[in-house]
Amino acid sequence: MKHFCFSVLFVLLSASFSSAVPLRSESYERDGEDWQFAEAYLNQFYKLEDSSPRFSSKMLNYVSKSSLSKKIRKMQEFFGLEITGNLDSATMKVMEKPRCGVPDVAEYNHFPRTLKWKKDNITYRILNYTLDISSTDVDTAIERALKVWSSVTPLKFTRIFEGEADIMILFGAREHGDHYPFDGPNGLLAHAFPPGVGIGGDTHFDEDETWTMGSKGYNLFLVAAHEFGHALGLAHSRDPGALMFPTYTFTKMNEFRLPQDDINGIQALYGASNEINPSPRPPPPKTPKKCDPYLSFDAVAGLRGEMIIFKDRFLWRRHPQLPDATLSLIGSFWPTIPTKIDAAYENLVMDVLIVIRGNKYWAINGYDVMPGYPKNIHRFGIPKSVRKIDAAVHIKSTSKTLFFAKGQYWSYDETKQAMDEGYPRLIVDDWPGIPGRLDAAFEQHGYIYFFRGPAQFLFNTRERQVFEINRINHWVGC
Ligand code: TQI
Ligand code: ZN
Ligand code: ZN
Repeated sequence: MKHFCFSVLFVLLSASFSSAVPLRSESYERDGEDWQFAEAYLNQFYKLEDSSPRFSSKMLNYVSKSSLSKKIRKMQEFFGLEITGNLDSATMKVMEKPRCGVPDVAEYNHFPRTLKWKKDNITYRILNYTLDISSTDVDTAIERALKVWSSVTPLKFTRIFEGEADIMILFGAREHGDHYPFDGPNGLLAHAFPPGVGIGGDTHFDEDETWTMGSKGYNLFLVAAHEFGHALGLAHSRDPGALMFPTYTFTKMNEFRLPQDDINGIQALYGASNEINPSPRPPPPKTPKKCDPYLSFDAVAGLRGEMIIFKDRFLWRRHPQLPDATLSLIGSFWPTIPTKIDAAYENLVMDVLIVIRGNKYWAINGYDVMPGYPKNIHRFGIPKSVRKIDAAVHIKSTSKTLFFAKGQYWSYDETKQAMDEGYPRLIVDDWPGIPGRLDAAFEQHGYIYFFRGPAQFLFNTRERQVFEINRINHWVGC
């Protein structure tokens, strides 16, 4: 995906500040803004490691001006300016010059976290509509996207129909009036200006995208919710489960719940909702932590030499030679499979990944879910009474897949495509030391790894005994 050249956006915003206040006025207010702006600039281009993105500008004034001043010196050196370590006017001028240079994708601290609306009542206005969906649908998507944020903060959004609103919303194609043109289909989808006067908070959608209320094209609600995060002062998050993570993963509007990371981010700016009796809701989705001592897995499978570990809406991919595992949303690879998996295995005979949820299974080849799926697990010969598989493991040397459920297991011959005779058998009879209820199973080098809660059981198939019991965290790089 493409990254918008944010620095330009920010410079523009700062220019609109400057028009109201004479540039380089000595007032405290302006000084605070200069520091805030300089922090953002240096953060982006000179990696301000020792300043936490959640510092308020007040704290910044007391705590880290000196570390900021080191970065200023570096920057002055780079631009051939007099090295003072101070935000003098020559330095500010260079900082305020438009420049492009999208930094490391890993460093997503673009907006200073302190840039926020100084009031709780925020107005919005929808200036025009897309041709893709009805205007009622646009109104609904926008309203629901704002509600994502207002329901966890004291913020209130009021729609106005004329005059200047804080958040002016429009659909535009290519150059649409702010010198940050859109780019036709895909690429840039939308952009939002961080809080502030004038263009601050304004949110624009690329009319060349196909906007929808569902899963095709781009879901307007989802993109709008992300953009309003920016319009309220949030930067991108490194949490792959967050709404503010910089990749688009489709989620149904009615199933969407604001993840914990975004709640933490917005509440750091505006505080929690002051509703006295908030309606009871399910807890917000959390991203699994690789070092959580209570971590458990949903399913584990090989995939073309890598290992895939499913956990809630997420999966970890791990290369056998690399110590670390990368965490992504299941939906970012396979948007049409369930976001919670019971069991998975790699069918090496067909070269597909099989994922099982309830009594249904899907076959996946690369990024594609194969047509004709989901199919029913009863096709494997598993009785109808079995509604859920605990774990599945494919044994390379025999081309058999073992399915485990509630203390029993079955052996399916992938070559003959038939269940072996004499199954199910009891786990206790054939797998001494292995719990009857399992989360996941995985084969490697003639060993089978069984997973149950935070424990992993290494089973030696030749000697038919458990070799060792370990915590599972090391599988995901902890
Ligand atoms: N537009 C970018 C965005 O809003 C603009 C941008 C890039 C940006 N880098 C930034 C804004 C850093 C602030 C700070 O993220 S986009 C997504 C997502 C885009 C991308 O068109 O690339 C969404 C817009 F997250 F899916 F990738 C909306 Cl939801
Ligand atoms: Zn724009
Ligand atoms: Zn974004």
